[in-house]
Parts: sequence; structure tokens; C-alpha cells
Amino acid sequence: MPVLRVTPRSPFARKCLILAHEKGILDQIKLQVTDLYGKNQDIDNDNPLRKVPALRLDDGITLFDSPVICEYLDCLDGKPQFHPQEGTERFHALRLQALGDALTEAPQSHYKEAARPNKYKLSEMIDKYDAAIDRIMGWLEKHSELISGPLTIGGIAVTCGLGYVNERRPGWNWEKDLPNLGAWYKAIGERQSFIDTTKEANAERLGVPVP
Ligand SMILES: N[C@@H](CCC(=O)N[C@@H](CS)C(=O)NCC(=O)O)C(=O)O
Repeated sequence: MPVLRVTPRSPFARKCLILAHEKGILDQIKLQVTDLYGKNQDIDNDNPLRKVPALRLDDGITLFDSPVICEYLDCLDGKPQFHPQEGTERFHALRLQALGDALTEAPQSHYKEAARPNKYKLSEMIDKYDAAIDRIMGWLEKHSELISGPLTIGGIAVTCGLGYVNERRPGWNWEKDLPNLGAWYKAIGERQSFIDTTKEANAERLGVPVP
């Protein structure tokens, strides 16, 4: 059985979990909770990027990073549903995935910069990451026709990005200013794959405290 290295909070691991859930193959993957910063770090054995997610296959080969793992999982049953296989549809989905991943990275980078000691912290960098969040979400609002329609890996990545923005910028009521994106996100939030992969649900599944 393939082993997916995760943390309960990781939005990139969540992409893989949502996709596997949507395809009904979540029970065919073993989840291994991973210590990224503590004493029991062994992620390097599976992923030289020292990041989750990583997927260890039965033959010992590991796959990373999340776009590669998601495409692998989607192709497992020979019926990729979330990665259009050709034409403009494929590149629209992949581009949206790139955007969703960047929307996840920006609050992550903001958080890391803000956590540095005051003498090293650069407010210009914090502003830059905030501006990236605003710019990406503004673009998605303007091009909301690209996220409507059947869910693709692009939509899944955007979902994980928005979820992570909400976690890192609590109380920001962006849905009022970005109504198209807000309505889309609200509908996605009702899918079982989304509900079952929150950090709380993941912590329960993994038997670890909620981070
Ligand atoms: N591009 C990677 C990003 C993965 C990533 O940033 N994972 C985070 C957790 S959400 C991580 O492992 N961070 C550890 C670190 O940066 O030290 C992917 O798509 O899988």
C-alpha cells in the first residue's frame, strides 16, 4: 500500500487527501504523520526537499511534490478525473494549480518571515507576501469562469490555498469584496472531501493533537 507522508495542517498534503477522497481511494493509502521540525525527523529518507507531502510506493520509490503525487493518484485507476489529459483544458487546470499553490505559499512565507526575530524581520517581505495573496485572489475573482465547472486539480489547489489564507489571516472577510470567489469557495466547502480533510479531521484520523 502506498504511504503518504503528511502533517494534519499541511495544505499541500491536503490537496492529495482531497483528490484521493474525491476518487474514493483514500482507504487505499496509508497515512504517516511526519515530524518536520522536532526530534524525530526522518522525512529526508523519503523526500530530499524535506517537505510533506511525499508518497512512498510499494517498490520503495518516493514521489514528490504535491502536483506529481496528485497526478499519480489520479492516474492510479486509469481514469484521471481531475487532470484533463489534453488541449487547453489541461493547461488551464495546471495553470490554476500553479496559482493555487502560490496562494498557499504566500501566507506560508509571510508566517515564516513574521516569526523571525525582530532584528532580522523584513517588513518589505511581509508586505510582498500580503500583496501576492491580494493579487492572486483578485485575479481569481476577475477570472471566476476559470474555476467554475467540473472540479479539476486547479480548483482543488485553489481550495487548499483559500483554506490556508483563512487560517493565517483569521477574521479577514474577503468574501464581501470578492463575491464570485466567495460563492465558489462556499460551495466547495460543502463537499465531503473538504469537510473530511480539515486540520481537525486530519488530526483525528491520524490520532494526533489538533495543531
Ligand atoms: N511545492 C511543495 C511544497 C510543500 C510544502 O511547502 N510543504 C510544507 C508543509 S505545507 C513543508 O513541508 N514545509 C517544511 C519546511 O518548509 O521546512 C509541494 O507542492 O508539495
